[in-house]
Amino acid sequence: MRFQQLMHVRRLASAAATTLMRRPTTGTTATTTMFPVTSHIATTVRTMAGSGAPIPELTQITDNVQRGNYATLTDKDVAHFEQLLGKNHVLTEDLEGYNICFLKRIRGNSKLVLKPANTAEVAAVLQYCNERRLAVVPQGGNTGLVGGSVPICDEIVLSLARLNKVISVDEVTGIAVVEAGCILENFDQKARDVGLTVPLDLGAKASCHIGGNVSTNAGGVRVVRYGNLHGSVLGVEAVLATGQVLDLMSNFKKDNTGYHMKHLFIGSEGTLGVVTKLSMLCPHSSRAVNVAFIGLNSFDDVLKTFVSAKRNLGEILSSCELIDERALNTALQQFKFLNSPISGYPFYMLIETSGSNGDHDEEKINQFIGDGMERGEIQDGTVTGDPGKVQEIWKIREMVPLGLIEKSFCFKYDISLPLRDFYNIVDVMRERCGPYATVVCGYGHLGDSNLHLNVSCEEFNDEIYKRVEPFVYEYTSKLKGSISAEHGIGFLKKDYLHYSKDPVAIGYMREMKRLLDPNGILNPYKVLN
Ligand code: FAD
Ligand code: 2HG
Ligand code: ZN
Repeated sequence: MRFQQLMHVRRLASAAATTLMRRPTTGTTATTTMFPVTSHIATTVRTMAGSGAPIPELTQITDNVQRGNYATLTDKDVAHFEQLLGKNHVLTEDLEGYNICFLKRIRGNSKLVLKPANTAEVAAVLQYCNERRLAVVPQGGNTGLVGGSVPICDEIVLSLARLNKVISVDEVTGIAVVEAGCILENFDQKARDVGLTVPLDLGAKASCHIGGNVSTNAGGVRVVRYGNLHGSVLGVEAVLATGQVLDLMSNFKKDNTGYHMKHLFIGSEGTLGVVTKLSMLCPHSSRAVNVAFIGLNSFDDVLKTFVSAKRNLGEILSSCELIDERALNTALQQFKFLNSPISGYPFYMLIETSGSNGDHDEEKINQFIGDGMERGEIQDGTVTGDPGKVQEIWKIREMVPLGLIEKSFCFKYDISLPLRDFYNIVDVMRERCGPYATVVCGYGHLGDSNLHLNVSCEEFNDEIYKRVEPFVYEYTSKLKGSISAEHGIGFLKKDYLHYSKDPVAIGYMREMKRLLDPNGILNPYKVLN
């Protein structure tokens, strides 16, 4: 019986043809093509252009931000930095790209960008800034979505872009040591050269830095398999606001020597120190990768399919993503090069398996799909192990967040919610926004209970803003969810932190900030209000 079902699930064997699975009709033989080692790492978004929204007003003015008690940059300061880093690495002109966030929501007015080449230079810059009380914002790839990576007033931008070396990748231990400014995709390529992979993958991989990823504790599409960066990062080197270098590097998985201070820098968004180097445990890259892109009729079917994926794909499940029809359709409308193999369903799931035995994995995913179709939970879809097709399907998912900002303004929320209540907020929000919003949609990392709720509109306006916030945070808080599942707090959510964090914990966060950055020069106006 089971074998019979499997026979109906045709596999994509070549990049030229897209094979659709329909509810079983005739007996089509399943192919058992062996596919080469594959990845979907080659990216869609080589240069992240950012939002198509107009350039915003200065945030200090629009948000009425009281500038902190910091010194004002002088020519003497600039001359000092030029001597320290070399003139070419001290920028005073054309700073727009460093001042405006990816979403074009936040715009600072920095007059200086510094590009140190190594840890010693980062330390010298910070020591000087601390003595002079000049505020600094660390910046990686500037792909952050909460306004954390750009100045709010006139903070100096400290770009990590020149600390871009992969120092070592050890095939035997699986441990890689990398500088913070290395672009995630480049790091992953180096790991792949020796048969390993970076256990983190996200749509911004062609621009974001590994140091930015660590500083935001970035999630992405692999958390369901490899866990988050608190587990994968074995050690960090961070420069404190005073210029002191804190060496927390470790080349071992197991190291219980007192407090695990590295965790302070994972997800602290540049407010406690500047990450300059890190070591990461990289798993072996999988020999067989399969992706299923399936259409479903209800969120209830989505949940049943997720449970079935965990139960039946178990150890080879490497991603479980959800896209609703509005999110998908917006991406398809904006980017004509995208090809969706199926259409007409309210929900889509992208399920990936990664394993070491092609035949075994293929059989498992086909059986999982066949069973889901038989039960009426999965309506239609594609399964492929062809590297080109795998990549094409991932491209659809990766372009979804960009589709929503391509030609409009978008409020983006990144929340953890209990799975049973996961999608309700999308309908509730659509109702609340009414005609003010052009698209209200939900997608995200279903496997990690992480919903991306996006509300897009022609342009930012107060009416829609009031309808969306703080409602979304109150709603999330009532369900004991998290107001930031993966993007962080940055500037945009700092007034809402209390919806997810206990006041005692916030008090200790303030204490920690005071201890490590007594003059408050590191990324002010962020995380804590
Ligand atoms: P930046 O944006 O430059 O900085 C982010 C924060 O980290 C800032 O507060 C900054 O001050 C601080 N920072 C940066 N580098 C350092 C450093 N070396 N030391 C100390 N502080 C530092 N995020 C996810 O979690 N999951 C996703 O799936 C995901 N997908 C995305 C898809 C797209 C298309 C886009 C545009 C963004 C996505 N993001 C995602 C958000 C973003 O890419 C991540 O937050 C990423 O980790 C930011 O890295 P970055 O190098 O661009 O950091
Ligand atoms: C993703 O998962 C990112 O694609 C971005 O975290 C989500 O833009 C968003 O809302
Ligand atoms: Zn995400």
